[in-house]
Amino acid sequence: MIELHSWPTPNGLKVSIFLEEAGLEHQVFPVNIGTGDQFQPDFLAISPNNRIPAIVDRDPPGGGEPISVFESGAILFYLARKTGQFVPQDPRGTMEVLEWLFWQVGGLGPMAGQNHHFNIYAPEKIPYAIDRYTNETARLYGVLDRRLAGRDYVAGDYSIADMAIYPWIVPHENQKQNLADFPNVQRWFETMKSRPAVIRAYETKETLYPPRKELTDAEKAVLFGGKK
Ligand SMILES: N[C@@H](CCC(=O)N[C@@H](CS)C(=O)NCC(=O)O)C(=O)O
Repeated sequence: MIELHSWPTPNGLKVSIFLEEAGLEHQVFPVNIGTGDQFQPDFLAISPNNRIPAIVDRDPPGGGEPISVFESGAILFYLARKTGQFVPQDPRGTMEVLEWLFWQVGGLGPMAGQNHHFNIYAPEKIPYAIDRYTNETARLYGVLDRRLAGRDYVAGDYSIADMAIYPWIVPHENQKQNLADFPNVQRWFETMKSRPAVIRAYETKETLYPPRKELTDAEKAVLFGGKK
């Protein structure tokens, strides 16, 4: 049994996509990042960076004590190794997937996250920051578009790289990106969106997590207030 400690944000939903694709038995433990659950000692014990997602594998390969994993890219790789799915076995294939997985966790995620922050949440609209992150997101969409030219998926067969990237393309409108400008991304996005496991993963937003509304000022203070 896998425990998923998470919240239905792009980084959390990547792991839900994997669990649905692989049909792995799991249980979701909501970590409400708006009310500060990510700072609770029990959560910090498995996720010391106070960010979702984290998992605990109560039945790890080879037996023994449960294994906990934080950082969404590490979680996806762990689950791929555990199940033997969604990462090829050969070294070239493995590295291609890891390159694009790291591209997402080190590039698209942080840049699109800051884009969202300055376009949507920042109380003060700072044109320099908005332009900087909107342009950088557009550059990354362009990189992805070129990569997807003539390819169905990002790294050969469908892989954890696609699962990591997709949830960050879902909020493209909030990121001020027009998918029509990136036709290969648009085609891939439609393919991803119609996968039954992806649909099921997104349904968990409603079925496994408490209802959410716009962030309140108190929630913004928790999320953006720099609490240690
Ligand atoms: N590099 C981390 C980023 C995780 C992350 O930023 N998670 C956000 C939600 S998408 C979070 O937990 N935010 C809580 C906070 O900022 O306090 C990963 O890929 O897992």
